Amino acid sequence: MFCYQCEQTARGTGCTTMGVCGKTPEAAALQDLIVHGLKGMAFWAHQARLQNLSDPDIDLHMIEALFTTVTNVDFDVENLAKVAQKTVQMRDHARALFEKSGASPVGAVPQAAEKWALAKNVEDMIEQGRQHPVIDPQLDPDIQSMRDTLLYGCKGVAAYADHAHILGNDNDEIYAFFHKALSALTDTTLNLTDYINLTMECGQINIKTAGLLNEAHCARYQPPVPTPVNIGTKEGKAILVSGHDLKMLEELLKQTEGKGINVYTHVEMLPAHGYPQLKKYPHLVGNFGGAWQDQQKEFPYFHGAIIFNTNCIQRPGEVYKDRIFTWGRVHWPDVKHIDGWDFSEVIEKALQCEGFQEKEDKHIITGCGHHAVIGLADQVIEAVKSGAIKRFFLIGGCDGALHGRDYYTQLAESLPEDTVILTLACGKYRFNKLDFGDINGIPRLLDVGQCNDAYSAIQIALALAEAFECEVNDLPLSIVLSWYEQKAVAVLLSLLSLGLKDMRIGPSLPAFISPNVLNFLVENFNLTPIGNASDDMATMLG
Ligand code: SF4
Ligand code: SF3
Repeated sequence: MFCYQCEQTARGTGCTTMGVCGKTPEAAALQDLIVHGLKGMAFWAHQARLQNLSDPDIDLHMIEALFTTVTNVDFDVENLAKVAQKTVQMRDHARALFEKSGASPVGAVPQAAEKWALAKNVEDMIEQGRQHPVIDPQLDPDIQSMRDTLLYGCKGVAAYADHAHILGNDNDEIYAFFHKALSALTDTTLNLTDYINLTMECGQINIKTAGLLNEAHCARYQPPVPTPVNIGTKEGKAILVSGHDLKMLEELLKQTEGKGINVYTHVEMLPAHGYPQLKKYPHLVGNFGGAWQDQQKEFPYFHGAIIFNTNCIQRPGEVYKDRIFTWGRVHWPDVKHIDGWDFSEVIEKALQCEGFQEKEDKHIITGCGHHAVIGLADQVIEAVKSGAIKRFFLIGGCDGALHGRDYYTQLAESLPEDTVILTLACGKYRFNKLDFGDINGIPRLLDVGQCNDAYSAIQIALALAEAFECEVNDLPLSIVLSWYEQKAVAVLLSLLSLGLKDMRIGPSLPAFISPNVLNFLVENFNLTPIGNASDDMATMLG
């Protein structure tokens, strides 16, 4: 196997014998086979779209299958084989759709789009996947680097597009981009500039997708409002929901009403508490635990059922394996997967578990998205003009298991009291339980939401730039990102596509960025690796 798509990749270069995440070589081979098949499907879907032909089944399969291959989503060989099977069917379906037009394909038909047949059994499929590794040793390393950046960016966008689709929000331009981009991954006529342009387009498409998702969340649940969230426990039976999908949480809340079960959020579900139409459920009682990488340590102490609706799942410990469930794209071998919207089994399990006693703890605040922050615009502008707020720091992104992430805690902790921190995604767990106080009633720590709410942070930055009649790059704003998986790649591409400069990124640089591509990012965007928290702070404040 070879996989280097996430930040915890082995030795900082690539997982070759077993994923640090727990992905087996067999699962890795099947994921490679799925990506290979998707490139073929994308070729025909793109050709069909050039003839004004499309099919929602092909579009949906693209986002679901790409999301399946995101880090910490699907570890189950049986399910991955099913996804590979469907990919080949959809490739043939896309080809038949194009052939209806009677046109000839534009450009050469790549090998991925030929009529290769899928092996009959899973073992042979795995072998087949091994013939299509991510790295092509014949390829120019910079082209390889840009192709991988584009692929990983698309995987991230696919996750957000899937959430939006689940809420009934689709956008044809987004689907068309997936087909164009994955088709471009096999196009040998494209040069480095073409791929750079495609990655920037991917960034723009990600903003559109996250905007679509934000619109869906706000329409269904009303815009989030600042909300204190209990991190203690309430007396009663319990279910913990981990992931990002709000609709799944809503359905579970409906099905647990009046059953004496309290529902807790985990990691990226925390921002759910800020939405009026979710917080109205009195049995949505609090947030449990730290970031995703702490689950094996913390879940033995969650005395109820646990369900993952998206990443990041880790190998379940024996102590809690029998009370953990997966949903949506998430799969783990031998862990019960809930298909569809009936959560009776999860509820049944929660009722069999011990539950919790009342335990008071502190409250943390979430729900500070752009609606809430822009609502405070006059106060914020006044505080900046009077010098009460000297600078904003956007410190956000993914958390992770590897060392080097204390940097984000140290940075947040040591920022002067006349600075405001905007944060989002699970990287916030490095500091979101600390007390930062407020500036003239404006909380110094503003939790903008999930990683997809990077969209909301962008809206805040744009509103500030408008208020101060300047460019976003000229705002008193420093951006410090932590990355782990492919959604963070999509978010980074979005920020770069907006022309944002001087961002810092860590804890390490992506292994798939070649030295020349890195030079390009440094020269054009002054993208800088994080260093030492106090030196970086001094530079940013300077
Ligand atoms: Fe390794 Fe990350 Fe790939 Fe898992 S997703 S195999 S940890 S690079
Ligand atoms: Fe975290 Fe997995 Fe990326 Fe949505 S939960 S941000 S890592």
